[in-house]
Amino acid sequence: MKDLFDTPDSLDAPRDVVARDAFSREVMAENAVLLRGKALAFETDVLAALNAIIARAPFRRMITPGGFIMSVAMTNCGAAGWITDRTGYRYGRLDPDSGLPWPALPDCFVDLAGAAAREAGYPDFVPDACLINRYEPGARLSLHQDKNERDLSEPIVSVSLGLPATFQFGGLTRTAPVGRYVLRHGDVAVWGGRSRLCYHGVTALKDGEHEKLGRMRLNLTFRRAL
Ligand code: MD6
Ligand code: FE
Repeated sequence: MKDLFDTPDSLDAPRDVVARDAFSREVMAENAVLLRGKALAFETDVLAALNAIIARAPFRRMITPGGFIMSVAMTNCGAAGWITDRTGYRYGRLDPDSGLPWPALPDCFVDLAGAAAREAGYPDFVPDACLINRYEPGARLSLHQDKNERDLSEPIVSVSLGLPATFQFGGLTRTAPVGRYVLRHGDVAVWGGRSRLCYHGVTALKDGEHEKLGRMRLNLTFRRAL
């Protein structure tokens, strides 16, 4: 039995060396919670659905408006997908690589996102978009705000799968203090309300081998985009 999930991710993460409840709830900030293990009950269906989506809309590394190739590879499912190229960040109804609509949101994705949102206090959340991020060792996402969605009163539901990653959660300005949280396979973060525009990011993924996903982390973020 691997002990990957119990290895401290950094020396300044004391929450990792004390006993941890696999299904606990942690508050990161006002209106921002971490539901540990919430996705595990959906795992089998979600992984099967992911394989079908990736077959139709493969991961690709997109280009930022500033001209950098992102280290995180992305794809989408749902009525709209988040995309970036030299002209900017936005949601689009078509996959720019295939010219086809993004694959539909599978029922198990909608069920998982709805269950997590309900538990976090958003009983009416119905996602129309799911951005799927793939991190390989070394990939990272620098601090940013999510602000391309039309209605910022809708929360975001973020599901972590595969290798653990350090999630940075800051404040409403880029220079506000940043908290660090190790997100593991099955953890779900939900945020909205007064935290909806908080800066956040993911530090460089450490190498490792996950028993189901191998050398990668996947992150699904569910949004109401349109
Ligand atoms: C990630 N997540 O966890 C990157 N954005 O791979 C995000 O950028 C993110 O987790 C908005 C809400 C939740 C998130
Ligand atoms: Fe984000």
